Amino acid sequence: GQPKKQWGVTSAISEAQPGPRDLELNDQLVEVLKRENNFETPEGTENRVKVLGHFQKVIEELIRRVCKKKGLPQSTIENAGGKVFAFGSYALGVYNPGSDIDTLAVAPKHVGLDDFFDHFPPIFREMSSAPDITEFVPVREAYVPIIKMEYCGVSIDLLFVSLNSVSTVPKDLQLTDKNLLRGLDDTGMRSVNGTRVTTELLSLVPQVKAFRHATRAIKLWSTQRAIYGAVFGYPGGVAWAIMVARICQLYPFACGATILSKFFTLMGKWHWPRPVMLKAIEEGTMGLRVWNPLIYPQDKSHIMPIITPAFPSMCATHTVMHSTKAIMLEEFTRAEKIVNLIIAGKKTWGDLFERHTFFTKDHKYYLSVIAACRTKESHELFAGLVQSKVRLLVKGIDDSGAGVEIARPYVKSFERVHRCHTEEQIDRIIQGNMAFQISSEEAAVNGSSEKAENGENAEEVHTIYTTTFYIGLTLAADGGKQLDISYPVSEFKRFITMSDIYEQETMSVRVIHTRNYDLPADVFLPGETRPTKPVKEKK
Ligand code: 3AT
Ligand code: MN
Ligand code: MN
Repeated sequence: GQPKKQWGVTSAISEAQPGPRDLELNDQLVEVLKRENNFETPEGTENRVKVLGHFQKVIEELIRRVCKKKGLPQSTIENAGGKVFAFGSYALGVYNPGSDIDTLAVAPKHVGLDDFFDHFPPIFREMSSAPDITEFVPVREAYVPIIKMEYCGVSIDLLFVSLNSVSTVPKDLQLTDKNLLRGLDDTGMRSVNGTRVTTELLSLVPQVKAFRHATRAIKLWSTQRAIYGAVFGYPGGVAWAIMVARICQLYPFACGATILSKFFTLMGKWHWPRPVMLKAIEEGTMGLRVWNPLIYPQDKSHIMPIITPAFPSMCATHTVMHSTKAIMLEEFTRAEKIVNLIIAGKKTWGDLFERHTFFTKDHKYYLSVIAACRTKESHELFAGLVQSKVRLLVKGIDDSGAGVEIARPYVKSFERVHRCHTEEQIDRIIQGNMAFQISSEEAAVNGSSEKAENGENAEEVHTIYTTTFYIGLTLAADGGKQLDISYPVSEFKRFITMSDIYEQETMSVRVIHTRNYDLPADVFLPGETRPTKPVKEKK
């Protein structure tokens, strides 16, 4: 007969079709996902389709006008075209009501990045109705230049690329052809990457439906367990999706629930640092570097490599560290146990998706990394800088053998606004004192520092903005070593203070020790039990 198709770099583990019990478990899984509000509503999806259609029109108009302005011949203008692609969770079909739409606008060579940033804002405003645009922030100088906005109630990330090798971009253009990369600079290469990865990933999956169900489940699970997000050293959306896709290749006919259960078993016993990949890595050409641990020491240092399928292949998990890997392995084990009980009918999918206990149970000691600033504007920039370095602190602690077994970064930060009157009070705030915190409504009312009308002795009012990151500590069992993290902490501070963004007068970063019973109230969800101070026994 016909030779069976092989998906990926090895043959399948099982080509079994789902049985009745698998389908039953899958139905239950989909039910729980629905209950968790994981699927966008039909109206929401319709709105997204409409939004994408609008962007397509705006881009075509922009390209026409720029070509005209440049005095190009009429035929060139007519054929220039333009195309808007979606990538990220929307394109993978695993988006929920809160997801953004990640988009990439592709233009022919005549329309460059500067043209885009100059002309998109006015043309978009002209072609849209004003109340639909509720946010609009172009970031021209970013590593990946981007316009972030909110339009028709949806967040949009809009990237742009000008293809130097073509003078027309028809609506059926695909970015899969790697010759289209010719002539792109690094920025252009980064901008097209997300779209190319999404397209390739979907084409390497045997059954898209099973992939989508399992990926939704893994996104929910990893978010609930606080192990989602590349900034802090966990896999991001793409990396988790690649792992799921690999399991799909190994069980090409299985349904989502089966993929999910095999996921935890296989990923849990994976021989790291053997890479997870969906196809053989295409060799580097056109002067482009692809992931190769045999050649590049940096690639060799990736301890949990998950490789993107589109040329030039990269490691999507280069931020994973020993501690975050250890945490994930523990979670795989926990999940595998629960799934076995679900299959045995003794637990339900809801148990798998139970929220983590990072603040309520897991640690006695935490580090609070507090980024503080005197103005709202510079605070955002500064908090971003500190956030991008938190994992270096974690890695520093990992590597120092400072009496810490695991340093576990939390995946979200906490933003707070404080108002006080004296420098001494500011000093307490930047060290984590919560006594001066005000609500975000109060913060919105008056702006930053100003003189309050306090009768005769008008007092200075200071508004301080803080963003706090938490790292849960598990101390080494031997107890022989002293807990001393002063070296990694000072290195961490050095990374921050040497940045161009840093201003000593207005910005501060502190790392302080926090006991579980001293954690601020806002890290807990309603209904969670806060750790309490143990009562000392009296003799
Ligand atoms: P959501 O459903 O949106 O939460 P997602 O997988 O779509 O999940 P993102 O929108 O955050 O996640 O990211 C989509 C892709 O965009 C992933 C990555 O290739 C790219 N990306 C994410 N964050 C950034 C960033 N800060 N700068 C540049 N590219 C980014
Ligand atoms: Mn997205
Ligand atoms: Mn996005």
